[in-house]
Amino acid sequence: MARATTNAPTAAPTAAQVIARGLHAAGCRHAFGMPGGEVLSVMDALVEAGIAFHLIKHENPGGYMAEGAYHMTGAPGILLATLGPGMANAVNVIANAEQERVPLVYLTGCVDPAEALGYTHQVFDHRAVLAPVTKATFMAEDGAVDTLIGRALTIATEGRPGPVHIDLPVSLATKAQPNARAPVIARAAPAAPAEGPALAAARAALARARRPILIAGAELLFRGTAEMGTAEVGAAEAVAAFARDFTIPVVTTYKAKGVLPEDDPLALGAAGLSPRADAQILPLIETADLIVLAGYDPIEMRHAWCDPWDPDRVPVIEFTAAPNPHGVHRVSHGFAGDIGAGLAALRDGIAPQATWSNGAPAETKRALAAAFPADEPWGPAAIVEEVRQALPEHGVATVDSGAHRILLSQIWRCARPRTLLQSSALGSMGCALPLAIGAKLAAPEVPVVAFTGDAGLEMVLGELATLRDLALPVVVVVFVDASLALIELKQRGTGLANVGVDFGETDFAAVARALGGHGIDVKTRSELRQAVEDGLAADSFTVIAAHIDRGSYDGRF
Ligand SMILES: Cc1ncc(C[n+]2csc(CCOP(=O)(O)OP(=O)(O)O)c2C)c(N)n1
Ligand SMILES: [Mg+2]
Repeated sequence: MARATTNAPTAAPTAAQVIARGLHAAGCRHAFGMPGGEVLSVMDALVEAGIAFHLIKHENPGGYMAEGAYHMTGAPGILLATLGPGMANAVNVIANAEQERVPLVYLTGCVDPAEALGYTHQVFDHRAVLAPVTKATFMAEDGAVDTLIGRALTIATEGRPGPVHIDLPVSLATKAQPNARAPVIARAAPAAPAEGPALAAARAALARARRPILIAGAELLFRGTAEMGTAEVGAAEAVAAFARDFTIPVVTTYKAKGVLPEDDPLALGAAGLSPRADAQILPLIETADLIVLAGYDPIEMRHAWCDPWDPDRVPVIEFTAAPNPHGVHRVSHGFAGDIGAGLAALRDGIAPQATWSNGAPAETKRALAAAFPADEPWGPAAIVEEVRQALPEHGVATVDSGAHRILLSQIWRCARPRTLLQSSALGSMGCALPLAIGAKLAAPEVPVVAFTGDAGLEMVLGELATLRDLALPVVVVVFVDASLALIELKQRGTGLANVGVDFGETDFAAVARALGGHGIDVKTRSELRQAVEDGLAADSFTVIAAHIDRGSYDGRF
């Protein structure tokens, strides 16, 4: 149990100050939100505690910014909204944090419970709305605000992280809490597998394996902070070392791209949404004689990954951050806790053997490269390839939902983990731009590019003005096809009439200039390359409108 320390001044802090100081003590330095009269004291307390408050244009993208900052720092994200309409605006991003396993503290104001009995304007039950999409939702209580913030941080970060909501009544926010103590973050160290029959059987399976395969997922990337005593445990590095030492090919989910550098011969790229990739990867898994799941959470995967192997036929050894009651796949032996320690226990005393004498993984890697060619003169794959070449290895890319995301996730090469951010579980549009803003804000030295479809950008266009206000030189690449390409593709594929999927072409470059950034239209590889290089070196944001034909994704994934 870690007790965070604060330099508490002598006067009793208010409830808002107790919450703000607790968040600061946990390592949080950025909060995003839109105030209303009911949360002014909370905003004030955050700033006083040393947490920068960033005004956004819409609460929902504000939550994605908080997530972007979390990926860069490990500190839980903070989103602040006022009651009623403000609170309701962020429901999507709270559901996203729940599905994407993002520790997020959602602070909202509310009218005092006694007043709410006889007052109706903007009043509804915030907690009832958020209950299904949060790990916990609390109403702050006088005298227990210190306990509450400690619990909220504990719940948000333990096991499988997620969002926690705190509703803070207006008059309690400014009420002194004379007995408040520094919050206790009650987090037990994640367990290593215990010696016993399950571990012995798993070790025997590894010793026997000649065609092992490993599937790596998002749980390898969970982060924490030194302040909370939950800094990283190095699970991604443990997976990479295990794969190399035992010559085990690695498939990742979209979120876990880069756990093994994707140019490594053992890296078979990412799976999840593309039937074309599944057609190469699933048959290889069929022929494996051992499947190791490392931090693999199937919430990112489509139907083809439901019950994809039979543990009665092939041993399946699973290491997860927390017990996994999802029922999406079956395993022979499951170990919940410290994934790196789990792999260490698995391999302990086992001598690596030669694997895959038939060369099948190398053949799969070749077939995957052939299935997703990028050597076109111009088009979505050319755009992805050019930007990849312009963005340094440590640069961070974000990508929105749509046809462009599926193609990009298959062909974008990650040399490091956590360098491609997206909403791959909820799969929400409107995430790429704000994720990029949060990442750049929290790690200004890292070059950041956001990829988005045109409809996705139109959903959050106002946040370009946030980029202006924060003076962040993020490069935004928008695939302009005047179409909901992914949905149009499905509509056409099922023989339905063309309805509700096409729209007019926006002059995004002009919009960017109007909002204080740079804007440029590109239609060739060389124009794009130059624009990205200029954008990364610029002092304000750049929107690059990359024009492609409608129907550009036909037959691609
Ligand atoms: C918030 C939200 N609304 C709707 C969807 C369904 N949806 C998924 S992709 C997509 C089309 C996105 O169009 P665009 O941003 O232009 O990207 P493109 O498919 O053209 O690459 C839609 C409507 C979603 N995932 N999220
Ligand atoms: Mg589009």
